[in-house]
Amino acid sequence: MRWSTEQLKKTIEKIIGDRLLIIASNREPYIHVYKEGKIEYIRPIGGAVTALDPVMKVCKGTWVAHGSSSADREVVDKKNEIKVPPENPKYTLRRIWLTKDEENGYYYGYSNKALWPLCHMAYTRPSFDDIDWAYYKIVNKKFADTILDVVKDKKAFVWIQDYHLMLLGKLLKARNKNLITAHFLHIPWPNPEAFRICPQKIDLLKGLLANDLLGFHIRYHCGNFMETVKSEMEARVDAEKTSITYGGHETLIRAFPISVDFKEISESANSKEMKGLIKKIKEEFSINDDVFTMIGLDRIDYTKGIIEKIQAVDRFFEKFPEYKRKVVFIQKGGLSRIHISKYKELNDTLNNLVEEVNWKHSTEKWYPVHLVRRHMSRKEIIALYKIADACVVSPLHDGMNLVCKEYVAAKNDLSGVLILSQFTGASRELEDAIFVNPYDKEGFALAIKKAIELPDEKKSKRMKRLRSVVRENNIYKWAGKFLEELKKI
Ligand code: GDG
Repeated sequence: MRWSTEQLKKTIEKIIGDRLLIIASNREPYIHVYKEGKIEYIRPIGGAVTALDPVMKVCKGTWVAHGSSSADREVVDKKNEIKVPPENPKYTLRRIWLTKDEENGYYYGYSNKALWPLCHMAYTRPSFDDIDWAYYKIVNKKFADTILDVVKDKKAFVWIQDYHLMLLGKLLKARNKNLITAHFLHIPWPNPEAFRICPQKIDLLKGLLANDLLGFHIRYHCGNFMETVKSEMEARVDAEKTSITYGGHETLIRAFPISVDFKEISESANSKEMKGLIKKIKEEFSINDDVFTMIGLDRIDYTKGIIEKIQAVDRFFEKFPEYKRKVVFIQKGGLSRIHISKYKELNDTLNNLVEEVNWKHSTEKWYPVHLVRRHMSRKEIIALYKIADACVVSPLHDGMNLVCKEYVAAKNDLSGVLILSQFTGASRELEDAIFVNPYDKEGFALAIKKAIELPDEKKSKRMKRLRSVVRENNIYKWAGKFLEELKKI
């Protein structure tokens, strides 16, 4: 059976029935900003939102999230709610307001200075601060209060997203036993050795084990989580059922590899306006048909291996100078978490590195790396995928990674090669990529050469297989399988 919007609708009707569906996440699916005195809305960058918005459009229900943008307060009603998508409303967005201190401690602090590096193990030291932890607890409670207010006495199912809200399941269950709660973690779960340094580890584990269902992208992360619980707590870990019983309550632990809306991306890549967009982007970067174009698209984050990618491009041109003027690399990078010093430093390092590499290899009219800072719309991103002869996705560690799946979905002419880090969750499915270890500069440079020189026929065979994997394991399957699992609860 191929999962589609229709299939998901049927599953939702069968499983959710008359229950209210609530999604809780830090990030909102739509943000409102002031632009030249007028209010506009945009869809923020980020994997979880890209994946869940199509699901919510089908599920209806309420999405509870932190209202973080300049004009967010202007457009909500008395209950802090707004119907979204604004041009064609399908579900409710309920906004939670945080003070500067709360945002600083809970989001920039505990979530992104402690949990993010702790779980990604990308050699950036986590920092655990008591004040950040206090705000993390306060904000998790704020989410619980809001959700309970939305639920009132209705039957509801709460689907919690990610590492910002690890305490939420427990807080909700303590006050409403009838709720069914499930939590999906979009980031990797580390091995017990890495996790044991966390001073708040027991509270976090208890928070997660209050849920009825706990989802990770891949089985490897489920295994790491079960091993972590085994070594930290007195709980019954059942390897056969892949469940954990703690304090008399059973939590199912399951893998659900997240994906993209294959059909939507593929259709958009075929749409009439693509031709014009492709022409415009090619002009912007002076790409003619003789140039082999590689692209990268990442939030600027140290886990995404952007520095390592540029260093590999540098090594490639050192080793194979005959490719100068024939190959360009376009890296689109959205600024992210810029209030954290590590991210500021990374941004500066990236600017310096690109300048240095371009200076070293450039010729009169050509330079190898284009770092794109301007905003690109979703359609432009798809046009970029269409142009790209290769897409280079090289995180040091990534829960899944959606960029590689989007690239594959956009390549309906079967052109293009995917270069993929072996440390992404996606590498478990996308076996026809050319794999790289981003820490191995020499190997990475050789992989770039291999991708360029791969005969067209082989490229299209690989792309065909990649496309059939993403078409089959699409976003609707991810959501459908997750919801189906609830039947067992
Ligand atoms: C987390 C996990 C997991 C990126 N830069 C720009 C831009 N994007 C869009 C891409 C894609 C999304 O953002 C990024 O998705 P990822 O999966 O790569 O990354 P994270 O944000 O780290 O997400 C990750 C994901 O959750 C889902 O579970 O896969 O492992 O870390 O859709 O297209 N879009 C635009 N400009 C950019 O500069 N317009």
